Amino acid sequence: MVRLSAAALAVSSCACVWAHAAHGETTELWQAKYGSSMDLSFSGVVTFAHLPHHRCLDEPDKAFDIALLGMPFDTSVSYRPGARFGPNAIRQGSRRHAANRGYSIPWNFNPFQQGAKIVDCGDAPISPYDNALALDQMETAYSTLLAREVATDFAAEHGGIKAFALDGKEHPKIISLGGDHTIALPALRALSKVYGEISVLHFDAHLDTWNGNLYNGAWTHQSTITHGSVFWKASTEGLISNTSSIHAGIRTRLSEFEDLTHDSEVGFKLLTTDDIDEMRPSGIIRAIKERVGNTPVYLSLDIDVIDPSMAPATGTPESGGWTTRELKAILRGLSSLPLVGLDLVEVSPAYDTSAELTGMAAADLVQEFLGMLLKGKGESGRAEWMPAIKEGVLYDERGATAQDKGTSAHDEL
Ligand SMILES: [Mn+2]
Repeated sequence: MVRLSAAALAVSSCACVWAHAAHGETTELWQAKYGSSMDLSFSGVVTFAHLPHHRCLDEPDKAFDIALLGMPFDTSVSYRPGARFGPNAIRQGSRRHAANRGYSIPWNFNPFQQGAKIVDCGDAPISPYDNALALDQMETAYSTLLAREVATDFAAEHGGIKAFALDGKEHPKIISLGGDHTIALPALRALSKVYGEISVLHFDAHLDTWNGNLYNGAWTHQSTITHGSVFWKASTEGLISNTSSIHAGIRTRLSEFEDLTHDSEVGFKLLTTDDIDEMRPSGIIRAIKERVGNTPVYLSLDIDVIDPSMAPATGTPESGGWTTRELKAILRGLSSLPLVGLDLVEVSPAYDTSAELTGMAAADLVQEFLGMLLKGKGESGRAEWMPAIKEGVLYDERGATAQDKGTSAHDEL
């Protein structure tokens, strides 16, 4: 009988993930005949990029460096609901991502193989009936995970952010998967207890700094907290900096010019979608870095910053947005920022195409988040990112050409 080895099966063109490492010989039929079972890109229980799933809130002994945490909350939107299904749409969109197919040409590395422990914590259980309760549940979940010990020395060895923490300790990084944009408020409430005042780097078609008291239908305190007032609310609570926060990609219609002066009073500088025509991605990157300086940064990415032709599945789409390529280039240029938390929000898959365009775009952007969190932190003077191939020339991880090293296998491209 021919025994197919694990290696032979892994050599397919799909993303394959070993569910269990092979441990010695076994007498069981499957293992004897085919070796370990594995996920193919289209199979397996769905987690982000086939990462291990932990019920992190129930398992205090499970340490990690980076956690994906779903926040399936969508009961404070102003237009189309449905973002409660966003976390799983992003996971579905990530099925062709995997640790053994994670190598990225533009980053010239594989974020899953840098030594940091990355897990999918599933979703925080959130009430769909009581927003005050849901906000508390989200903040409690975030604080619980933020207080956990980091799993490895990765951050310590790669320029961690403990210098910004009030307790001087290294804390795990949480990537929240929304959910509507309101999920940023409980995250900022939890983060401010650890880091104090935080700068917000906000990619969005909309300001999300509107005074919640001025909304139609804002008759109670709770109803002033919406996905369009989230950063105004965070500002009134003193959670975020009013001198180093910035929006990028804004293009929505406003009520009046005073929306802009109010936004400025809340504490944001503003780059419009159209600014990219003159500034190019490199100018957008420079302006963002200049604004946030050396402060702890919360990166909040509303998928509606992307043009709806590329990411239609969102609650309040606006035409004329950035391309996914442009946004990826901007994110890569910001990897040196001291990021204390990140989110990707407003994916509402009921409005997606059957090709799952939005879920896949969102998953790709989360992969860029991992690149930002893991690439060479703390190396002063280094480039933010260096591609493996540029203008036809192949580079190794240190930026030297393969030809310089006498490698000939792939240098004619
Ligand atoms: Mn938003």
